[in-house]
Amino acid sequence: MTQPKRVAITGAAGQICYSMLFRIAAGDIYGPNQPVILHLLEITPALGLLEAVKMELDDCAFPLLADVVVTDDPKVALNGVDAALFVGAKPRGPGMERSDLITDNGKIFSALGAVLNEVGSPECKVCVVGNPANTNAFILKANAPNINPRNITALTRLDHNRAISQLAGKTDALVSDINRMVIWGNHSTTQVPDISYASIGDKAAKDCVDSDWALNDFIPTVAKRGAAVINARGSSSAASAANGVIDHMASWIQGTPDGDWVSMAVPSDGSYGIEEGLIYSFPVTCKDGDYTIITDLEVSDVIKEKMIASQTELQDEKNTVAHLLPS
Ligand code: NAX
Repeated sequence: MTQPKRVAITGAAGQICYSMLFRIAAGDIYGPNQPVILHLLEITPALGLLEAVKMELDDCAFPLLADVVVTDDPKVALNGVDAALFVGAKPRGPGMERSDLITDNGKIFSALGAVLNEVGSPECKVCVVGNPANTNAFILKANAPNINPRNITALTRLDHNRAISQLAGKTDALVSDINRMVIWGNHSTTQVPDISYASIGDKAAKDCVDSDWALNDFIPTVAKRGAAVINARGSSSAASAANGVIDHMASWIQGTPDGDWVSMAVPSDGSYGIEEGLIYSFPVTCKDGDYTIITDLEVSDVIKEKMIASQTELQDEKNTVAHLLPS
């Protein structure tokens, strides 16, 4: 039998995970021939609820689900796992921006980073979802020097998918006809959804919409979509966030199709002048379980200005959490 892949998931009794665990168990990240073992982490008071989630996982009799570990001990959850999805954190409520969460949630990521450093596999693939996701990933990376820093990423695939959907709606196109969307920067309202390189079938997206819409309607609509969902349902995006995590991991592990790319927040290598090491969203292609930042796009002045503003926000967040970064 193929050796199962172990996937740790924090915040496993929460909303996002309730939409995500069943899909991972069905093979949506590693594909239809790869068994998985789920390592589910929760805080102690939520363990009862997590046991109930495990009951439902058992009741699905997923052929690919080799085992489920339920624990409140991060050392057990993160021990030797192939992938770790850091979802557990306080979500945004109505009227809150992600940055409001920075102080409370940052502490979770310094502590879990230290544990991952101790018990994690050096090539563990990390996706941080809990907000502020980019800066939490930055904190985790700083506290886990034994883990390959390239493998510490944060989720902007939900934003990428939102952007594709908005463009498809505007142009009456199928989402499957849209390629090469980009989200630059932070998973926040400073993010820069960019259609400059996107295509719709055989046409350039920028020839299908007017530039005023692309700058003044599309960008804020995508960037504020999370808040719009909160206003509409009273709690933050869950099923779509879960879908974004699945897409992020599946692309990373199984690769991106020829001629397309995806957006991932990854440690900057200095491309486009972005400060090295910041967890910044770039367009990437994926192959053989690794990603490559697309480095040669020509960026317009107006997009560049917005990219720098998002970098500045990440630099400010980094300064705010300086006490959580080992020197
Ligand atoms: P829930 O409150 O439903 O679930 C969070 C779970 O995390 C809870 O069950 C809680 O007990 C657990 N938890 C808290 N601290 C923990 C710790 N130290 N170790 C393990 N588990 C812990 O929130 P949910 O809606 O699932 O959202 C989770 C996070 O995702 C929030 O921070 C939210 O803001 C963030 N999001 C990120 C998105 C992104 O695109 N990056 C989009 C959706 C979402 O807003």
